Amino acid sequence: MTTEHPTAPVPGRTIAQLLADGLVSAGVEIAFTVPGESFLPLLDALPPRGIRVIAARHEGGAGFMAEAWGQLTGRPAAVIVTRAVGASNLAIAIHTARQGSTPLIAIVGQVRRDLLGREAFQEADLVGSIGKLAKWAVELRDPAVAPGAIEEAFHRAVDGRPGPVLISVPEDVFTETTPDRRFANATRPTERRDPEPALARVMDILRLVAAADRPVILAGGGVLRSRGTRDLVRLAEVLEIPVVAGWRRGDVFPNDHRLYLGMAGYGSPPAVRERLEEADVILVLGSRLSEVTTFGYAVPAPEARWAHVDREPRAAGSDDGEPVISLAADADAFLRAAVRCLAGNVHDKDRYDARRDANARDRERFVAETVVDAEPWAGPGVHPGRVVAALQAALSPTTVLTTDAGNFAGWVARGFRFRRPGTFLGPLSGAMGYGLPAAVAAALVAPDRPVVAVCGDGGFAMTMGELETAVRYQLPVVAVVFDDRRYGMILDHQLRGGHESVGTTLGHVDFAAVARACGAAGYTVDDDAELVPALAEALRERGPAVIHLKVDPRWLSVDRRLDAEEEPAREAEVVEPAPSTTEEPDDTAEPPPSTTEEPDAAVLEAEIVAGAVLATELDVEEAQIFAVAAEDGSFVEITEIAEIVRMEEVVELTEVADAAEPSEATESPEPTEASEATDPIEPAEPAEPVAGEAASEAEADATA
Ligand SMILES: Cc1ncc(C[n+]2csc(CCOP(=O)(O)OP(=O)(O)O)c2C)c(N)n1
Ligand SMILES: [Mg+2]
Repeated sequence: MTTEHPTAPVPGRTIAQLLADGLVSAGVEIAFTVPGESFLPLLDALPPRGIRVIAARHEGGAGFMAEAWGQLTGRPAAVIVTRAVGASNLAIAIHTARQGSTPLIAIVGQVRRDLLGREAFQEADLVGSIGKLAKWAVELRDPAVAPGAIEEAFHRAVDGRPGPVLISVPEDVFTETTPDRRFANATRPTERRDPEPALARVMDILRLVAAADRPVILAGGGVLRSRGTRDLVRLAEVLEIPVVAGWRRGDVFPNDHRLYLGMAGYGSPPAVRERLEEADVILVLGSRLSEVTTFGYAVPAPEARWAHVDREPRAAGSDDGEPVISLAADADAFLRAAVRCLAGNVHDKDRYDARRDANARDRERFVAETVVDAEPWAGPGVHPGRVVAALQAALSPTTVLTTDAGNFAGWVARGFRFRRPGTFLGPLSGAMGYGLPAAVAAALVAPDRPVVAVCGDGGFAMTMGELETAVRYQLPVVAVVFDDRRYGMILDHQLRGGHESVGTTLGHVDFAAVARACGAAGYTVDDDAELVPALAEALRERGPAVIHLKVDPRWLSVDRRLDAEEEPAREAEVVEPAPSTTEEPDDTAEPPPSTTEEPDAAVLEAEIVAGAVLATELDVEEAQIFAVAAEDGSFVEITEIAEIVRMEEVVELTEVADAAEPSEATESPEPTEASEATDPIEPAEPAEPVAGEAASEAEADATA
């Protein structure tokens, strides 16, 4: 099927108009941008053609939004940025789209042609630098050849293994004209169904897996992109073959299905790797077999026989690591053919029954190993596994969950069960800062579905400016921030490798207050009891919201809990602010004394009495973890103080302080988050209408 472009192309179009027409023909409905003076004619050309323009707060955020849009819809979004500065910020998203095989069209306004090569203002070799991160890159210096180059770029974004393309356009080229009539009747990528592969090849693969004792299907993003989940479920059931999802492709198969055995890669329970390694036959479907999914290329094991069905499969061969069958096909095209081939076929009942029993045992083990909230535990702070359980209970099956990078994500990877395809978005590059912008994009794709971003304190802070973007477009995004006040994953690596804990300690950020400052709702969750009500309210309000979880820092990862003595002392330069009161700031109040200098040991000793007052509110064990207020309102870690005053002395001091009137500096604030959090959200601007029927179409795609 073909589509007519709303405004028929005419001879003599400018390159800006040609690009905009081309974007429409390529199925692009949305362009994310941080505007720059280098591409204003292109911005002019987009809204008249029905392309919605979304302004982000940072090019990295804009790029992640475009990547997430591409993942969810299978169609590219555009991201348009300016010269070397915008392109540099965008680089992380281009890399992420490359690793995730996500179609994306990046357009960068370049300096004028007469300035090229002179190290002009914000000039860089975009094709030779950032362009190398993309699947393909081109600079449009010659308007005469621009139409062909644009067509080529758009084609490459979706052809074969999809990916990001970069088009650099010198500023003066946008207004050049071209008589080219291309893009009048291009075919939109999602309206094209790949032809089914030859049935004989499909049968070869089915015979290979049907005759195996311990076969497994490893399913990746290609199944999601081709909307192949339904046929994958049929194939798995008919052949009684279990399914493992590729890393961050956990929604490829319903996780509550008896044949689902988990998601490979970081956060997976031991059963997943073991099951993959002991498989005698693996059908790899729509996966490029990344380092993470294959546990460092350990899977498929050298002795395993495996078939690779992918748009760009590995070549077949008889050497270790090579597939015995290689089939270049879209995952769904293969699956449709496979399901048809299987209908009416006779299966070996004994083998089927044996597999069924083994699969039931494997599933039992998987279920047992993915319980993340069972152990008895009483705080302080929030237990990450219980957060996952609370999310599971609160979120509807169609909720889109996006994730950032970090150790907190291991809990979600291990414990959360996705029930529908198109409900999980994560950066295959492991890029921090992805979660919130991806959630913004998901809410734009499907405004009626709840969207929850799970983030660490480190990653969230990288792109939290996009909260204002969510507010501006009135998007129902809830960000859940696991705050352990550190770059936890890197600390994990440091401790495992016998390194010092250098550079991994972070200070306090009041993320709920940040949310409110951006016009979103903010909730602070200090313990498990507060989590469920906060989550329920945030989801009910449907507005942009942040739930700031004070995570118990003893949880280093889903697999490791630190003993008190293992926990590294917080770095001396991390200065703890006074606890946030969540009340409106009093502009007339004296600013607090500067706390940027490292506290002097002698001063600390003198101040410990005041500090100990806060400790009275905690028991001593908690006090070892939490900060203690010093008289000047700054915070110092009890572990540091312990070098000067032993814990018993702190207890004594606590008793002394108990008897005394608490000083102003150490009075604990009245908790007012709950009342503040109910404030209505006031967007800065009304939501923009979605171009045409884009939203409902996209939603249908995303939920297909
Ligand atoms: C953009 C980027 N910079 C650095 C890293 C390396 N890195 C991986 S995880 C991580 C720490 C993440 O911290 P946080 O978001 O707080 O999550 P946590 O591990 O503490 O749960 C870092 C720095 C990365 N993956 N991406
Ligand atoms: Mg952290």
